Amino acid sequence: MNIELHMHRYHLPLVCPLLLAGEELEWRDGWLLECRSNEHAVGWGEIAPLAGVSSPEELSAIDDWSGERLEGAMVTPSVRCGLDMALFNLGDPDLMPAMLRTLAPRRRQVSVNALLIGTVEDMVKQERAAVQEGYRTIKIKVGRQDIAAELEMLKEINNQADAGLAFRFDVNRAWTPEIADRYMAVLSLMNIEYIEEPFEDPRASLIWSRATGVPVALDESLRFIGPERLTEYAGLRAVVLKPMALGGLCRSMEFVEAARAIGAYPVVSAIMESGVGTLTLAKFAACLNQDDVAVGLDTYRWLANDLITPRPRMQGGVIRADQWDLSQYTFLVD
Ligand code: OSB
Ligand code: MG
Repeated sequence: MNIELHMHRYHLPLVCPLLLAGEELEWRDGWLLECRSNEHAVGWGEIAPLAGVSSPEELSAIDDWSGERLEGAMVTPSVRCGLDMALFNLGDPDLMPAMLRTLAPRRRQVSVNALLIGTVEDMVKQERAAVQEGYRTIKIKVGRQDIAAELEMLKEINNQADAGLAFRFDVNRAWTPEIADRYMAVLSLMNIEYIEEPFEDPRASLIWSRATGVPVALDESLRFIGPERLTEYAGLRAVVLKPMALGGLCRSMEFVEAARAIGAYPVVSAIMESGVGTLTLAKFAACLNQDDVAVGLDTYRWLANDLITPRPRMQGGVIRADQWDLSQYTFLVD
């Protein structure tokens, strides 16, 4: 069996400049991987490290490849992810890494969490639009502005929520226990699925969760904890898995198994991948949870263009199985 690899560089505009790691990002840069076997099957993957999430070395390395080969490239987390995705999508069991071979979709669709961004007014508007569209989980970045203003915003957002609407807060480690105390009143009013990364120290986050009963999820800490030491975190509600940052689908499976062992569920999430990466992550997520756990794939909406057409839409706040079959799309690459 022979495999041929073609690399396609991409440079996609965002819908609006995005503040990431203290810098304004206007473009999304990465590579699509086209993996062809001599059986004429094709598997697409994506390599797309992101500033503020991936290491600076990894970001600068993506400029170094020639376009035909990965040769000489560091096997960084995003490279691993691109190769895993291509082999997963190629679908040939003989070529698939062992950890992915037994995966099969357990759901015909996955729900997506609506990610609210921008000013208070923007977020309130986006929430209304998302609920009307059919989204049932709302994710909000918290800990980024004046506390009193933020508390007002959260009340306003909660006031227009119906009873079943679930909220995820992502604090990105910005709280201290004293700050968290100031949020307790509003937290008790809201239907909170979990708080992502409240404190800098993930152990402190877990201890706080046990003390307050507010469920907690980990995201960026996972890279330092590793699947081996995740067993020390019994009591977590969920783990937010970003295969592009963690080192691919196989690596993510190690976290899935460790998470299950402590009773936590995986939430597959994106770092603004294009359609190829986003749909592959949706398919991957459908293989993991039997229950309808919303995926963190709303970052796709921040891309003004895509490399596949017609553009997939998250109609009704879901991604359906018929959408993650990549063979139906026309690829806009050289
Ligand atoms: O902190 O979770 C984050 C996207 C890019 C960089 C960092 C983060 C994110 C997300 C992913 O929020 C979207 C999601 O989890 O819904
Ligand atoms: Mg997060």
